[in-house]
Amino acid sequence: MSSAEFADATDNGVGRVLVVIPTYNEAQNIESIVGRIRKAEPDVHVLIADDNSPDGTGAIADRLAADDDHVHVNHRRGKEGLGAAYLDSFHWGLDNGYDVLIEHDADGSHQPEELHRLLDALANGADMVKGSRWVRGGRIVNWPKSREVLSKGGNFWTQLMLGIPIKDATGGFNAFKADTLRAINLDEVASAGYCFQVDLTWRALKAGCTVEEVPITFVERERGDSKMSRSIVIEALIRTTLWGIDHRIGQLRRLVGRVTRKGVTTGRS
Ligand SMILES: Nc1nc2c(ncn2[C@@H]2O[C@H](COP(=O)(O)OP(=O)(O)OP(=O)(O)O)[C@@H](O)[C@H]2O)c(=O)[nH]1
Ligand SMILES: [Mg+2]
Repeated sequence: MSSAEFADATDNGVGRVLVVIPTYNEAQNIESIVGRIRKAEPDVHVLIADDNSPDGTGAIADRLAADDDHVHVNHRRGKEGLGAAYLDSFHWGLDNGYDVLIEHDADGSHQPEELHRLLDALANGADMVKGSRWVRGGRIVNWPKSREVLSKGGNFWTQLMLGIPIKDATGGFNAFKADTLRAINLDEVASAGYCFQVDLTWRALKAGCTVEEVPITFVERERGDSKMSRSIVIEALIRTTLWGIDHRIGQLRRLVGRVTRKGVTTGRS
């Protein structure tokens, strides 16, 4: 991965934009998705973060990068989860002066033609924007009922545990201003799977950032295999529950502190 050249200034009203695509065995999808991104948003740069995919995704990524100076590749040692691939790539993006960093799946679930919705919301003042399936106008296409139930259930649990007003906290189509990523201390993020998205959203909210949801159309992958696994769901459940317990204990402590202080004040007067 060499440093990105900035001969051309990107102008989406938000500065230089880097779309990060994590890949593991996406040989059948990567060329098409990069092509769609480059067509929909010709100014943005793309960074493919490939975990040494056995199916040769990395070699295709290299060819795309050789043909297009807006495409870059982060070759990683091996499969370490999408969270690790994003963190590594965010650091590269921040070090290379991008103003906006975007998460985008390779499998066709996220629509490059909807990137402008996220960029517009950032330009209008949001610090982080989530592409959302579960706000008005959001849609899912060809998703099995089991995945819908899992997503809705996961988001219900997240809202209950963390008390956040985000309808699709688990969603992976997200845009961040560079300052938002700097504010949330990426070095402390340990989540690997789905809950990586909840983790970043939760940290952005706690850092006082404005997090906005915009409707997206989420399409079930047509080619290649899902990397979703039981361990990813269990990790999300455990981490979200622990964050929730921590959050609720903090709320309780503050409440007790307030009541105690009030009692002391009343006692003195
Ligand atoms: N670099 C890297 N990318 C990964 C890893 N796991 C998943 N990805 C990528 O992350 C994105 C989302 O993964 P998916 O397999 O689509 O997971 P999902 O969207 O939860 O599940 P389905 O779409 O139902 O298959 C895709 O672009 C994957 O190739 C990983 O360990 N390393
Ligand atoms: Mg997917």
